[in-house]
Amino acid sequence: MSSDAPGDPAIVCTLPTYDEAGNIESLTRALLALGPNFEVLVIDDDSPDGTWKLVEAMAREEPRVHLLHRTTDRGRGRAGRDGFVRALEMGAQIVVEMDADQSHRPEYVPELVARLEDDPSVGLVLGSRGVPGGRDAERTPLRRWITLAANAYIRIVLGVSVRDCNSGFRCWRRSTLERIAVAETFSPGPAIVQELLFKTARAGIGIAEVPIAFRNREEGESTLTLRTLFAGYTAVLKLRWTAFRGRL
Ligand SMILES: Nc1nc2c(ncn2[C@@H]2O[C@H](COP(=O)(O)OP(=O)(O)OP(=O)(O)O)[C@@H](O)[C@H]2O)c(=O)[nH]1
Ligand SMILES: [Mg+2]
Repeated sequence: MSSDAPGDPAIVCTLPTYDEAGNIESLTRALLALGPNFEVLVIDDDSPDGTWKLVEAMAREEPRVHLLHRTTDRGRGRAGRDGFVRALEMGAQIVVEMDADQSHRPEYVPELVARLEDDPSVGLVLGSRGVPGGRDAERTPLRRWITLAANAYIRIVLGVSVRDCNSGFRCWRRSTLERIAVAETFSPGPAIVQELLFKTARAGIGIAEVPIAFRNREEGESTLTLRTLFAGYTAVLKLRWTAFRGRL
């Protein structure tokens, strides 16, 4: 991959998808419109709604669209890991990670990228609901409360000091992903978000937070259930335990 203007970094936006047929095309188009140095990589776990077919069709027309179609070993974490690895193979200097359900608005991407580019001491930028100017307004009070409680818990258990530990809207410097050995990510599910945050903080890499307004998913089904929530809390404890035993 190459970027057109000299000096523009090669940016790959990675989008894990499961049943996002109603969202993926408009999001992909919005990301491509950000600049010629932007590429989109969709990592789809063989969605029953055929999300991957839509991406395949877009990729035929537009070389900056890429599909990683996974048919085994389904999981948000595994898909995320494979997406990072592929983005690095593609030559990305910066990797933007975001959900494809329109919760993470493409308009914020240039701000996240600029924050990373402006400050060499920062290796990861979070789109954050927890800093002044950030908002979580569209969600139900219960869902917001769950997010707040989860943040407090993660900050205590993992000892990270950022305000939005659950943000999966992030902008990574290539060197950060290499340093935390992203290919060895082990969380099969959504706990990949905390695993990579924890590893980055432990490596002493600078983390910045840029305020974003979180938007509720517009199309498709949420994957959050009580079971996944409980699994998330357990996964964070496991992370702490793994680190305690010197295996992280
Ligand atoms: N490839 C892949 N993507 C997944 C999987 N599960 C979820 N995703 C995607 O990961 C992103 C985040 O999942 P969401 O369903 O939005 O989960 P959430 O943000 O915790 O919950 P809601 O916003 O309430 O839906 C979305 O783009 C999903 O399509 C999976 O098993 N495989
Ligand atoms: Mg979501």
